[in-house]
Parts: sequence; structure tokens; C-alpha cells
Amino acid sequence: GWEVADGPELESEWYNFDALNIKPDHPAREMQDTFYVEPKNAHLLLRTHTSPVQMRAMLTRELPLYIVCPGQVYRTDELDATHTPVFHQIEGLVVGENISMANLQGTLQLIVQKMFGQDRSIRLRPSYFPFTEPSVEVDVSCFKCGGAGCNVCKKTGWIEIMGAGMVHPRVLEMSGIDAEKYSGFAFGLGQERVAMLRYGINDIRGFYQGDIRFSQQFK
Ligand code: FA5
Repeated sequence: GWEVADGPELESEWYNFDALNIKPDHPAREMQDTFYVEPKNAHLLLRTHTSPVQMRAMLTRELPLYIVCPGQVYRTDELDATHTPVFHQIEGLVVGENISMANLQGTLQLIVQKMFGQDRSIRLRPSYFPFTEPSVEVDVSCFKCGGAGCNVCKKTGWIEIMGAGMVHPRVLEMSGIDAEKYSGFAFGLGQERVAMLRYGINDIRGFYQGDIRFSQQFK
């Protein structure tokens, strides 16, 4: 029952931040370094994550809502082995009656097993995002050592792969959804980072340099 949802890469500041409970002066805006588009009073930017699609979907679709949104996002990050200024995320959002943290955990467990293999388990760690409460960072048990500790998982047995949480009631209310009756969960993962883990790629720049020897490894 999941649908693929879409949204613009040139996004309004409102969808990218305000609709996600990130106020103009909130320090959380600085968590994501943003490319603003001139003129400044147009309040347009290159979306810094796929999360603005959450509000777009909530405003236009019927409940219950089950969507994923794969897409390109932009940040003023310096180019290095694990960061590019243009990268891709996959957003997930579920809103309906009786949606709980257990549903989030079960969904994430399934995603991780499909992506990294049946033997993988997940670990949820408390975290902070203004648009989810509670918020978690999601770790997958290391697929190289199985959790014993190695160079891939930096000897911890776990690898962080995405952010997630229960949709903040304020976000539901901003879209006109009754937060007493409905609840939801959301998650967002970095596509390149997941591909790097899965295929043992140690430098993200390989995806964008256009060197055919890079692509040919995956034939
Ligand atoms: C977010 O962007 C939140 N929107 C995720 C979210 C969605 C949380 C829904 C809760 C509910 P964060 O800034 O941590 O979170 O980015 C998510 C992922 O994008 C990171 O885990 C990482 O895999 C990837 N990422 C972030 N910056 C870069 C970059 N410069 N290059 C490549 N991947 C990146």
C-alpha cells in the first residue's frame, strides 16, 4: 500500500523548515547548511532534505498515508570522502490511526533486512529532530563482523544509517490533521551512504566523478 511521492528540489523555506517545526531563529536550521536562492525575499532554497515532502503529502493526500520519497537534496557541505553538496535521500512517512513506535521499529527492521540481509538487526538511539518526537538515530548491526567490532563499524558493532521518529503533533496540526486521533512515523536515509556500506565504497566522490571504472565494478 505504499506510494511514491514527489516534491520540488527548488523548495519554499516554509516547507523545508517552518512546516517541520523549525522556527526562523531555531538553532536547528543551522544543522543543515542551506543554499538560498535570490532574491532573498522570495524565501526559496534548494531543499536540504526530502522531509518537505511530508507536509506536501499530508496536505494533498487522504489518510491513512503510506509514502516514500526518493530524491535529490543540497547542502553547502564541503566535498570530502563522506559528504557531497548534492546527494540523495529516501524519506518515509506513515500517518494513520494507532500508529506507534513499534510500527516504526518493525518497518525499519524489514527495510534493513531487505537492504543488508536477513541476519541484520537494528538499534534505536535517542536523538533530536524538531519535526519528530521522540526522535531516534537508527543503527544496523555491522554486516562485516556481525557485531563483534571491526574497521567498518569502528569497533562498535553498529553502523548509523538514518534518522527517524514519531511525527511531532505540531507538524500534524499544521497540516490540519487531528493529532489526538492520528499519529505517524517518519524516517530519512542517505542513499549514497547506504550504497557505500552495502558495496564497500570508501569515497562518496566516486558516484559523481563519472569515471567508468567506478561503475564497471558493479556489473
Ligand atoms: C535529515 O536530513 C532528516 N530530514 C532525516 C529525518 C527524516 C529524521 C524523517 C526524522 C524523520 P540528517 O541531516 O541526519 O537528517 O541527514 C540524513 C542522512 O543524509 C544522513 O544520515 C546521511 O546519511 C545523509 N547525509 C547528510 N549530509 C550528507 C552529505 N553532505 N553527503 C552525503 N550524505 C549526507
